[in-house]
Amino acid sequence: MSEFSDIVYELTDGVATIALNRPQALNALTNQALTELAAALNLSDADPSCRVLILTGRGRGFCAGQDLKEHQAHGGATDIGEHVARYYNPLVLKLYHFPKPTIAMVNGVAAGAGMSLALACDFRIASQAARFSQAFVKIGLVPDSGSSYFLPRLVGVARALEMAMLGDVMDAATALQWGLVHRLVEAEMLEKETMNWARRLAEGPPLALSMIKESIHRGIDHNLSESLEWEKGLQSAAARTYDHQEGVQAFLNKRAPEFRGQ
Ligand code: T3D
Repeated sequence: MSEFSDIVYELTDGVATIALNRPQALNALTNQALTELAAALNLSDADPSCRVLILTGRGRGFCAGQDLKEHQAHGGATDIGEHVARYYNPLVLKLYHFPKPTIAMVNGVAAGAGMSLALACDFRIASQAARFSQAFVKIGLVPDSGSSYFLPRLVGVARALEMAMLGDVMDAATALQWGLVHRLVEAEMLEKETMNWARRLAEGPPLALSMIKESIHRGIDHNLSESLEWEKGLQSAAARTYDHQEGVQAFLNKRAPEFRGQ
């Protein structure tokens, strides 16, 4: 869609792709890019024909985090905490709670808040060229945009501390071994493999997928009794959908279900 300059938004066969599009800066995030990213998320959320969202980067980077040159250009006058609260936090919340499956297609380096964005997605499919860095410490900052929340949950406290306090650039194989990424593929297979995942998810029951995300998210922050209660409510809602009836009928008739999101 042409109204964007720093991202590219495409929707094909129910799969929306947001590609960060500042390859010369490894897709570092300017205010313009952050604003467009937020707008594209709203666009795909509101579009019922979009069933899955892919976030990726153009060129050799996924996203190098905050554009440090833009910061300098502003003479360092911005209160960084305020900047994070204004641009990054709403974006991360939107992505994490996005009511459709989200996949970070990690084509290259994901650093600082760029890594946080990848972690906020439901799935991370990485190419052999992917690298991950909690780069914040290298410039005397601390993890933001959700990294302090996502990272220990994904890799455990010890490894999260190592990444956050050393800021080393981790290769894709180690990221797979640590559980940061779901799949690791050859660079030339990245798009195909990611689209295969996306299409499978796009064929799933949209309302149930949304509720599954909600219940798993709640599950890590609530105790068993609360989770059981929450599951009960969601199951009642899921059981009332057309898609549940369709799923059962399809099973009984030995055919593939056709879910409608109703
Ligand atoms: O304001 C706030 O709200 C604060 C928010 C903070 C959130 C954050 O994200 S803080 C962390 C910011 N990010 C970084 O500190 C990462 C900085 N980049 C790097 O450390 C390295 O570039 C990488 C490890 C990511 C990749 O290294 P490499 O060797 O593959 O690439 P490179 O040569 O360093 O970079 C290529 C180009 O991209 C280069 O431009 P040039 O010299 O060819 O014109 C480089 O300057 C540019 N680039 C990379 N990262 C950024 C960037 N330009 C602006 N901002 C960047 N973050």
